[in-house]
Amino acid sequence: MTSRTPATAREARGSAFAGATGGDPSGIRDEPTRPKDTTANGSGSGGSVPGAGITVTRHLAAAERHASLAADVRAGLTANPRELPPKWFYDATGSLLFDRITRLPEYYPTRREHAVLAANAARIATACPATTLIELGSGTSEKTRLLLDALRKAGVLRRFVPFDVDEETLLRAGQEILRSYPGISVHAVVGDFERHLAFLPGSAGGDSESAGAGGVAADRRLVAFLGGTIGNLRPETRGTFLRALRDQFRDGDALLLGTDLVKDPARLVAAYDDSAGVTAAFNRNVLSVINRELDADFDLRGFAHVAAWDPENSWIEMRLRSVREQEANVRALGLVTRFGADEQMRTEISTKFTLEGIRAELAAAGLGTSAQWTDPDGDFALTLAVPA
Ligand code: AVJ
Repeated sequence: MTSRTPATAREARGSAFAGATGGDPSGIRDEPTRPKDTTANGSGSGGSVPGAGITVTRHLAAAERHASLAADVRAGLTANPRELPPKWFYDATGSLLFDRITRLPEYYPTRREHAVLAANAARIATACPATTLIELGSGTSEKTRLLLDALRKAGVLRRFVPFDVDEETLLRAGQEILRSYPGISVHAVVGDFERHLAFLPGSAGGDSESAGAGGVAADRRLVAFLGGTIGNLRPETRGTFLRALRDQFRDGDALLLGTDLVKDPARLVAAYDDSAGVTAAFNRNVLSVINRELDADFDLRGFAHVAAWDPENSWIEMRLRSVREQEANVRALGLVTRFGADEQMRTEISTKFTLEGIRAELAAAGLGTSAQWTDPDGDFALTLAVPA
């Protein structure tokens, strides 16, 4: 995708090209050449037209994505100890590897969450009969369908908004949804939920389609943040994130939060260090992303996968351990970085919560818990929260 503008966000409307592109087999309409709202909120005229294809809002066009990766990698490789943020795992390969992780015998969270969701989707849809389902960090989620089905039965669902850093994954997932849910529009948002949350479709800062100006009935949004991904954020960042979300909620909007729960450390570690080595490949994939996107020369075989439980912080840490003394040259950054033998670099934290702890964090951000469910074994929780 070429960008002729320094836009922080550009919007492409389904309606703009309907007709003009005729037989676009992708079903994706976008409008790469029309510069839009380059500063404030990327909203432009906003909105989407049911059945016209996928509307795409890019807060992270290729150039911004690259700059953001470069800044993270520079900061992370020059820090002591070194650390890389987990969001860069998810290029097309990383998303596929994560998909394989979700099917591993050791990785229980996805199956447990699926079970809680299947058992309670109807209750969730009744409690929040949303017109718009927004899914943060949506990846290639199958759980989305449970929610979409329940919301459709509840009657008023109009729009699905997947929000993710990886455009390819988003569009693939969006197309599948578009195909199996005729009549529901898909508005994909390419962005980083730590930075672009203020611009969710349907909010005052996001778009005006359903803000009432056009006489459209009020938009009610259910924001699903599933999988336990909020656990990738540190406590302070979680607070900021939840507060930002709460700040743009209107009455009727709700958050559905999926969180993994504290349990036997042996099970936790096994879930992040599977015997087939898929998680190890997923962990090392961040180095291939850096090699490709920042012209670096990390030797993936020079790094071993480490998963460790940190009881103090109540999180699993993934690290990459340099198996020997070595250097890597990150040419795009003009940075040569040296690793000592056995030196470890953190690549992910995955926090495990308690039910009370979740409610307290939500309350601190101005969100009241209206319901909380777990699977029968108490492994994983779903919490439904609304503005307090
Ligand atoms: C997708 C962030 C929820 O933290 O469990 C899986 C990612 N990392 N195995 C998690 C992950 C290692 C996963 N989340």
